[in-house]
Amino acid sequence: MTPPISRGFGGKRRPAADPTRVPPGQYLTSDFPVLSAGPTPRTPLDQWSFSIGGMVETAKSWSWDEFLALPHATFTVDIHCVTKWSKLDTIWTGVSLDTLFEQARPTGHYVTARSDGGYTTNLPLADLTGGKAWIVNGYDGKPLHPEHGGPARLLVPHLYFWKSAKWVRGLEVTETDEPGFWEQNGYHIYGDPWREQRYWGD
Ligand SMILES: Nc1nc2c(c(=O)[nH]1)N[C@H]1C(S)=C(S)[C@@H](COP(=O)(O)O)O[C@H]1N2
Ligand SMILES: [Mo]
Repeated sequence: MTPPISRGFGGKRRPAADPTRVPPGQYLTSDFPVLSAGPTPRTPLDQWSFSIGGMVETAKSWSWDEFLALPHATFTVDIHCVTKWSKLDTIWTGVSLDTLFEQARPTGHYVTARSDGGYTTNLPLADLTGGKAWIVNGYDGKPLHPEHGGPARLLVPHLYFWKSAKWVRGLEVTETDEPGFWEQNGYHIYGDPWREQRYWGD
């Protein structure tokens, strides 16, 4: 009996992705996978606050209502997960970190984001300023779903998606780069998808 024609290793071919939109080693997905290291926390909105502290001129904290009163923007970006899926043209609504830092005025040069549930991730301050990062509370015209980080998450689309801390509650400005949860467990300290900075040593 003749064996079936081989389709090659890897089975079904994926359509070639536009290399100007999709970083090396990534494939496109149209669904929105959920990746969480623990259970989804559910902090009631009347107990929720978002704070910026550490090396800042003025430590700041916003209640949910105060956060909602800040200027919001809706924008479209591409996201890239280190597990190799990328999703193009995702639509988010939130507050630019420039707006928040304007009030707190950082003096240090790195940031640790902290979330309900204990997740942390570290970034250079420069990656959170200049219109590149937001605290988002809306996705696709609806309130951000709890599984995807609602009521609010950090969104830093130019870095791998693990840097976009879900259920974010605060930023601590530091003088040195302090590895966060995944960064202590083998993920790259910076995480640029265009340079495939997935793991230590990449
Ligand atoms: N608080 C928190 N934020 C998190 C994570 C997490 O486990 N906890 N996972 C990260 C990882 S590895 C990815 S890929 C994205 C996944 O976001 P999504 O579940 O909305 O797709 O969230 C990031 N932010
Ligand atoms: Mo991830």
